Parts: sequence; C-alpha cells; structure tokens
Amino acid sequence: MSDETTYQNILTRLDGRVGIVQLNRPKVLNALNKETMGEVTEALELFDRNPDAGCLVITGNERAFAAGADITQMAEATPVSMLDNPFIDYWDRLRRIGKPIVAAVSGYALGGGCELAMACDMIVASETARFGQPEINIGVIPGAGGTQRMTRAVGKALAMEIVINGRFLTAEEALRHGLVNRVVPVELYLEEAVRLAAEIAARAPVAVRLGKEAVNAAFETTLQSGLAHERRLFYMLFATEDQKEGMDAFINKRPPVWKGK
Ligand code: DAK
Repeated sequence: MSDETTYQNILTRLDGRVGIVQLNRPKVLNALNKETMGEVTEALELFDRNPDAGCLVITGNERAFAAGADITQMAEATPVSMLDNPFIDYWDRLRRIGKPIVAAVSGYALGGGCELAMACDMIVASETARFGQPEINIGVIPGAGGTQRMTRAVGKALAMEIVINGRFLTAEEALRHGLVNRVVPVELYLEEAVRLAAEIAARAPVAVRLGKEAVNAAFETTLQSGLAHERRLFYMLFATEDQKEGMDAFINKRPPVWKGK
C-alpha cells in the first residue's frame, strides 16, 4: 500500500482517510528534480487507487513548499532532451488524479513549486507563504501551467507582473486574488489542510470525484458544453448507491453511510 512505500525524496502517510505526500529535499528548498516528481506522481497515483484514501494533501516544510524545478537539472536541457524527459510526463499524469488534492503551502512556492500548488484543487497557505513565477530571472518563462493557471486565478494585469517581472505574492495577496482558499498561522497550515481534506474524504466519494471533474471542466470549455457535461455527471450519480443512501438518510433524519458505490 502507498503508505508503506519507501521513497528517497518524499515522505508519505495515510492519516485517517487523507493521503499525505510531503516533499523532502529541505537542503535545496524542495527543488523538484525528475526523481522527486516521479515519486510524487507515483505516490499520488497509489493513493488515487487506494479506497482507504478519500482526499490527498501535498506539502513541503515551513520554509519552502518548493522553490521550483531543480535548476541544476534544467541548465543543460535542449528542446529535444525535454521531449524525451519523463519529467514532463509526470506533470501530465498529475492532471489525471481523480481524487481532490489540497496543497498545504508554507514559505516559498516558486516556479514549478507554484505550478504544482496551482495544479492542486485547493490551497491552504501559511501566513509566510510566497507565491511566484521567477523564471524570468533565469531567462525563461513558466512551463508547467504558470502563465495559464495564474492568469485564470488572479487576472491578466497581476499575472503579467508575476510572469514577466517576477513579482511574488504574499499569502494575503494570494487570498485576496483567489489563488488560495485560506491563510492560517504557520503552525497550523498542515493541520488545517489535513482537516479540510478529512472533511472532504468523509463525503460521498463518487460525488466528490465527479464534482472535481465538473469544476475543472469550467476551465476547459464553453459555458454551454460545461453545463451539458455537468448535467451528464449529475444524471450519472443517480446510478450510485450513495445517491439513494444520501437522500434516504435526509428523509429519515439520520446520518448517511457512504459506500463509494
Ligand atoms: N533548483 C535547485 N536548487 C535550488 C533551487 C532550485 N529551483 N532553489 C533553491 N535551491 C538551492 C540553492 O541553490 C541553495 O543550495 P546551496 O547553495 O545551499 O547548495 C539552497 O537551495 C538554499 O537556497 P538559497 O541559499 O538560495 O536560499 P535563499 O533563502 O537565499 O533564497 C530563494 C531562496 C527561493 C529566493 C532562492 O533559492 C531562489 O531564487 N531559488 C530559485 C527560484 C526559481 O528561480 N525557481 C524557478 C525555477 S524554474 C515544466 C515543469 C516545471 C518547470 C518548467 C517546465 N514542464 C512540465 C515543461 C519549472 C521551472 C522552474 O521552476
């Protein structure tokens, strides 16, 4: 099972029904080399397939969620070497995780670190969190969604400053602009993220999955086809035992017992 697997660059554990993945390269501020991204992807996929996990959390440490892709590994890259690099594929696989992922962010979330947090479904930030896309300082631009997800979250004006002038956002700014869900004192950020994830993990599993899919579809499509997609997912939930259970429990004034079926 995923919580028993040993990794070199991350730690994983199952806390109740919450699968937790912690980046663990503190000496380099959790810089995301390809080995780390491979382990993160594998751990999340294992939790995604594990029925004991209902919601996932990714975190780093107090000083850094992650300071970006590992620049030492990227420095000698060529366009062709990147085409073949599994590092790229890992980011695509992350997008296919079906269960919700909460990022618990403290300290630096920069470059690929910010992109990893934004690829999650929710972000709980500590007061010390700093979000930025400083790739411009090393002669490139974001390559894992930073120009797209940041712009969708905070709007064009601010995204331009972040992407082409390397501006960092404080946790409070990130909250004000809708990039993060909540900001809490540094000693509470992980606890709060796990608490939020545990709440979600206690809900009807199939509905949670489809709810994530439907919200994400809003960023991919027109309103009309998004509404049609939502409608199909809604109908589909009436084929689940959990729909019958949830409505029966409401009518009979008792708590529901979810089966994930
Ligand atoms: N890579 C490698 N090492 C890093 C690193 C990084 N991104 N960030 C920090 N480190 C290392 C430092 O080199 C230092 O190592 P030693 O010198 O001790 O050996 C150690 O971590 C501590 O860092 P500092 O001494 O620099 O600590 P400070 O507190 O002074 O500064 C800092 C913290 C976060 C401001 C600074 O370290 C910094 O500017 N770091 C680089 C931030 C950055 O530029 N990040 C963006 C990298 S580019 C893609 C997927 C992903 C990406 C692109 C494409 N595809 C799927 C296509 C992502 C690209 C990026 O993220």
